[in-house]
Amino acid sequence: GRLYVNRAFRISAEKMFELLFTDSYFSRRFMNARKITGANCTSWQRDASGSMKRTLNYTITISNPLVGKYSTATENQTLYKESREGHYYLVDTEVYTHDVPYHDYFYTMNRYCIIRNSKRKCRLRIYTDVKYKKQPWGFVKSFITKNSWSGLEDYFRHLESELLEEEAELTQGSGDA
Ligand code: YK8
Repeated sequence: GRLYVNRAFRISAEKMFELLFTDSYFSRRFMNARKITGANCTSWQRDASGSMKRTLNYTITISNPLVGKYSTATENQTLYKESREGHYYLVDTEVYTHDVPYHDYFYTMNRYCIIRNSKRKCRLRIYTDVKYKKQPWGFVKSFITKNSWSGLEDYFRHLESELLEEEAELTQGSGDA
């Protein structure tokens, strides 16, 4: 896998969770910027193991010329019970892109870790891995992996820069910038 984001923000851990994992203005604006449309999502619900789960469905717009322009996607999110409100949040998201070539072979696993550094600061780490449901031929596998990494890199670089913008807006005028 790869570590795409590993950075401290002048944003509280609680606020970071809210930005990324609730129906926040930030997440809606970011989806618009990525041309992610038709998003609908279930509310967080506790499962038998004590963790919280929710599912998102949406349509993504793809810029890779090898792939059709759109794909529907399903994202299963798990907020692990080891999380501690305001202190530590561990969220895994499994993303299935249903309409891309070889979609029945792979999915993407993203791990978001939000750690409180102080009252108004946190560290965000996002770790990603491409997972295989069945083994494709070697060349197909490297093709899938290569194309996934480039799309993911673009996405998370954009997310990081939008979070930095948000940080600048939030700290503006708070007197501790
Ligand atoms: C989520 C991983 C692969 C996929 C894409 C497909 C290549 C097909 C390979 C062929 C287009 C928002 C990606 C990047 C689409 C976007 C997905 C996003 C960024 C040519 C063999 C969508 C996080 C996420 C996870 C997986 C990403 C797809 O929140 O290359």
